[in-house]
Amino acid sequence: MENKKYYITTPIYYPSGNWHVGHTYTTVICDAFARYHKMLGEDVFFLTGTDEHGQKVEYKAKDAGVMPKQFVDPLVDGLKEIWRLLDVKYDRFIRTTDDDHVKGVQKIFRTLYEKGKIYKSTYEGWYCTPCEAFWTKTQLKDGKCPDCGREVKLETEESYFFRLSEYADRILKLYEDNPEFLQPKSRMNEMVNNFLKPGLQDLCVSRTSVKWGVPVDFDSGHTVYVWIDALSNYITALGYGSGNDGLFKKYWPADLHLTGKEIIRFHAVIWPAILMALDLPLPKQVYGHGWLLIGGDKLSKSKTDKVSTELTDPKELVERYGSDCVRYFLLREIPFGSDGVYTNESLLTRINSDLANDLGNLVSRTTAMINQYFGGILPARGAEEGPDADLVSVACGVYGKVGKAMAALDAPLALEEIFRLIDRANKYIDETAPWLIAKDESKKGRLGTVLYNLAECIRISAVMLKPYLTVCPDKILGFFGINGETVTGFDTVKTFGYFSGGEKIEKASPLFPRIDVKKEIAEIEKLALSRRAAEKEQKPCESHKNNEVKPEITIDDFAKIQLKTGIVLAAEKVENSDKLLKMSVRVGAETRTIVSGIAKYYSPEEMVGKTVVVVANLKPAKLRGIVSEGMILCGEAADGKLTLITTVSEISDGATVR
Ligand code: ME8
Repeated sequence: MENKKYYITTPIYYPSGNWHVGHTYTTVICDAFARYHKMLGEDVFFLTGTDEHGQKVEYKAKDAGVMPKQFVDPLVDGLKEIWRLLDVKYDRFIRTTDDDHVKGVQKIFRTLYEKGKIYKSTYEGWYCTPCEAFWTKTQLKDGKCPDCGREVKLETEESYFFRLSEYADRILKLYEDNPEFLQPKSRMNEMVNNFLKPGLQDLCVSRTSVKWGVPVDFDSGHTVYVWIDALSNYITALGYGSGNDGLFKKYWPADLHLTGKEIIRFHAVIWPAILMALDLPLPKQVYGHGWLLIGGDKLSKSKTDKVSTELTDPKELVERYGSDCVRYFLLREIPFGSDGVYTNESLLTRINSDLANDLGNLVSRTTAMINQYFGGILPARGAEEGPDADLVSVACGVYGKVGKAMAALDAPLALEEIFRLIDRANKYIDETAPWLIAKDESKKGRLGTVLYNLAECIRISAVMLKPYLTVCPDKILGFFGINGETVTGFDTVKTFGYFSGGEKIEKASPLFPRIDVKKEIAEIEKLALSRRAAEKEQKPCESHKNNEVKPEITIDDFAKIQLKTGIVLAAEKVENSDKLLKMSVRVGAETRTIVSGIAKYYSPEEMVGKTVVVVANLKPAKLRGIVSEGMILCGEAADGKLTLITTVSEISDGATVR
């Protein structure tokens, strides 16, 4: 009999390079699902990749003075490295710059055109470059991009349009007939009420102003607009549109597109419409998961680096705690479908409580007792008594419960079920108190049974954990004489009694060392602050760079900034820094310490006596261990040279600048 197939996808990632732990969420979850289904014996295909085209990359590459492909290559490598570190095992990593993808997209575009699903017209819309999205005026929020809140530009150009407006009813019917199609339920309500019921508008699917993308092969000058390019990856990755579509025939339709909630509109409305237009089967399910938040906002590296001291770099997290800890946190901490706050404290607490305490202790106590009381040879199992029956029933129930949770796409619940067994086994140790039984030689048989039962619970837990954690389950199985690599399925967890007794059991080495949370957090904070200081030192007046045009602000916005004149009373170079000066600046009644990155342009002697403009209500920040209580304003020339802003006639310090 042919195996059941399972095709699962992540969205393809923008090659931003600013990868943070939030980015790893979708893919680690997909990896766990892929591993789980493989262990069920299914024929799994797990796809991930990168979404490399579009104006943003074109601009950035231009800024960097390289071709777009050259610009994205190292970023893509960086992402692959993160997946390697996190033990993410995909079957294909598709890049939208791959030849077969480009050809596939061209074929899709042409087919849609020939079928009359795409037509040429003129587009006028509000375009958000960072989000690569056009918005209608009514969709804008306070005149800005409703997704990211940034400035949008009115753009007009000749474009091809996809007849999306024709599909609202069919998609509503799809949802009605398949209530499981879009999950969680709340996302479906959002799509129905915000997009489908008000009626869909035709979708702009080509640009003439963007060059970095898939060229429309029958109309030179047009580039396929990003979403047709990006979404098609789910089928081009399987060879659709190429001469070699064996994988497509085998795996399509996808069983699950897992995506973040912000791109559900594209996956649950636009993508099904494109597939309907192509007369192709629809994916079976789309799931829009929630976000990892920092301080109430979607985690983003640039924000984090500026406002928080949380460590969010996936590479560093894996380096510090190991891939299993990061994977465990991502899979366990946040109720699936909801947003969840990310803090280092919550990560460390999870590691300590679940992995080091519950799992680690169970394994170390059990293997230590088998070694202490039975010389490292697993005793045979005797008659059942006391709490045994309950323990065995929990152990035998895990497979089914995890199955139920996974069928509902609830990985946190699946882990909770496995840890219920781990908790039950720990409780069993307390209930049976093997160290007391050991005192009575006549109860050696009972002691053996207790330890046998514990060994079985650990074995079952370790096998069940394999889809989620990739290092420790095999390590645990290794202590019990089982080569984890040979355990490729769940066959051995459905019944209790796999061990025959007599197996050699190794005394476990610690699986997860307990972390001193307070100390660790203090260290992380120190690291973040010193990095921020070093960065500031490198780019002293970052905000003045590039003649960047900032969004308009109101007089009330400006009034939030308190500018005052100050007089520099003393100045000295900051030790070990060729950029920073530490100054005492009198601002009216108070004297402040201010650290400024102007040492290259002004000597301490030059600064003393100068009248400067101080941002007086700036939150103090530590630079090289010195708390700087404000900032001094400078002008930055195109070559980066700084010139102090001062006054043309004398004014007392502490005067308001406005
Ligand atoms: O959207 N919490 O790519 P992307 C949870 N190229 N998940 C997060 C997250 C956070 N803080 N930040 C990012 C794109 N993600 C498009 C997709 S698919 C045809 C095109 C998740 O790099 C995000 O939700 O912005 C998404 O699932 C993935 O990272 C890639 O996001």
